Amino acid sequence: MIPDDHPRFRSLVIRERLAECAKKGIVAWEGLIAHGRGEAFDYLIGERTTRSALLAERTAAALLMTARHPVISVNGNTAALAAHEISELQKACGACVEVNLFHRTEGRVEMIENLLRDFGVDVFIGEAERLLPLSHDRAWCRRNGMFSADVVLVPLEDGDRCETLVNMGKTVIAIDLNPLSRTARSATLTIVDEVTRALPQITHACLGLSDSEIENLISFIDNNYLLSEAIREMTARLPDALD
Ligand code: PTJ
Repeated sequence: MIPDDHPRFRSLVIRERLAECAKKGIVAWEGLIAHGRGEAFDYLIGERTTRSALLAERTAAALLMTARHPVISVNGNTAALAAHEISELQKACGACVEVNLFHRTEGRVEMIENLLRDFGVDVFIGEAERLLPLSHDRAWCRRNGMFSADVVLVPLEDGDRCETLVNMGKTVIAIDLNPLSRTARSATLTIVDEVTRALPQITHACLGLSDSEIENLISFIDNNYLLSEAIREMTARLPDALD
């Protein structure tokens, strides 16, 4: 029982949710470690959406809205934390939602797809094949899904698939609290924000951006600028951290 007046209530509820989902097999045990790393970076940005993250979220919306075939890739952590937010984003931008796992078993794929469906997501299914040039199981995807996508949103990723998708000519949007990660550095656009804050901001922007705003956002994409701003925003807070 987590008391609702606990100062870290939200964070503890999220941990509890992830632990429950890990026991069921939806979240990989390694996903708990990944979450801890994310939490540490979230502390550094002050557990809020920074200015640079908001710019990245609006730009992500612009990319999704103008994509020919946008795909949202979902892993165990993202499904456990943000199935509702994925469903809302899918409604706003019409993207395919496809499950793609690092610690892949058919059982986990099925559980995650069912969880997403419970939250109203229209899950892209069909026969998965080893289509991406990767030696691990993230290579498995669907020919008419991620393989044919022009824009792929990858929340909480490990770097080499992101790099591979970029090398295949795709526009990759990463959500990663660590601005130093390989994923963050190799994506076309990185959102340095917590996934449950980032997805609603993207959805909100999808519903509100004008055509000229979309055009402007896309013409000024500069991932190095976004990452250096994220690092600057983190370090700028540190001198005042104990005040
Ligand atoms: O479900 P699977 O089998 O596909 O496995 C998923 C994990 C997350 C275990 C796998 O992709 C993995 O090992 O990821 P990494 O390499 O640990 O990378 C995860 C990244 O996401 C790290 O850079 C974290 O800082 C970041 N991260 C963790 N939690 C969040 C986050 N970013 C945004 N929001 C979070 N809640």
